[in-house]
Amino acid sequence: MKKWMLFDGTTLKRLLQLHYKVGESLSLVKRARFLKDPYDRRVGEVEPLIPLAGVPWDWSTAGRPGARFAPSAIRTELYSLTPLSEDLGELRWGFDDMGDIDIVGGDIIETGRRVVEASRHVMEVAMSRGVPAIFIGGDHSITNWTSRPFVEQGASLVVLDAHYDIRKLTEGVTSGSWLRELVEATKVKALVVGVSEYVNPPYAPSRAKELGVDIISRVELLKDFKSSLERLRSLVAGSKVYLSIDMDHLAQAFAPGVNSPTPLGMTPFESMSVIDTIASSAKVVGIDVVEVVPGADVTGSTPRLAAALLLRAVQRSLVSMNMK
Ligand SMILES: [Mn+2]
Repeated sequence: MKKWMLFDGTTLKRLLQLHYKVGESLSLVKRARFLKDPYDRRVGEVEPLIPLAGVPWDWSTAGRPGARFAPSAIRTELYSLTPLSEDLGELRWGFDDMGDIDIVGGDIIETGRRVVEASRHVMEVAMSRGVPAIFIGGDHSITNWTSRPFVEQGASLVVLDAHYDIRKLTEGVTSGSWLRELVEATKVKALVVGVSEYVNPPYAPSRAKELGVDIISRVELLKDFKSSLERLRSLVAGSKVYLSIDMDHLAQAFAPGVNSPTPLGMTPFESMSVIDTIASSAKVVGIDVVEVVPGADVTGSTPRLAAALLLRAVQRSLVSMNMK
């Protein structure tokens, strides 16, 4: 993690002069923690290597806006987690935080251009280091931009989502149409895991079939989890994958802070198994996590769960890539 400077040099000097009497007691801490454990270590302190960029765009939100605040909320949680997991060992490489992509409020054309350009840069850095590239949205429309450079390089797309996101609108923009636009434009091979019919338009299943988008539905996972994971494995095995994690694939009880909540969505444990299956059988080259609306979640559980699943995906991918 980059060293965050809270104040510039002059301000800091003035502050220190103001507080000269407290002198050494004045310390600039990274976060408000009173834990005095010098041997503790957090993800934010691990050697930075995996490039990460925020995409604070939520102008395509038809429901509850506020995903523009997710990059900072998810970062806070991500960097405060412990880099150790009982089955995957210690995270060796941390995040090289490149900051947020400079979006233009309300301007979807210019923002799209900038995000695609920035994503290409992040991808090239990641490729040169042999690690996946990470993006934190933003609403789900950002995936139409962040995934483009990866799709051009032959990556297929795996999406965790309660929604098909293949709408066709008569007017305006929505985060519910990006997958149709992407598939029509690039012919990318796409798979959506965790879809629930009752939160989608009735024409969605037939349109998904027309577009050639594969689906592993929420009900399919529920009925036979083991064979669903086997089908997932066979669909992604050996391929290069861009993984998009829409947090509304989880049940509203676990992820209340999303634009469009899903009452009967997946559990975090099902999600973790799905992520493990993808990251252990495919080569994950890019990962995004989208649709988190921190303001719609008074408990803060959604950004924290988003961070934990992202860390799991990264850690499992590094193990498969022998970058552990
Ligand atoms: Mn969704």
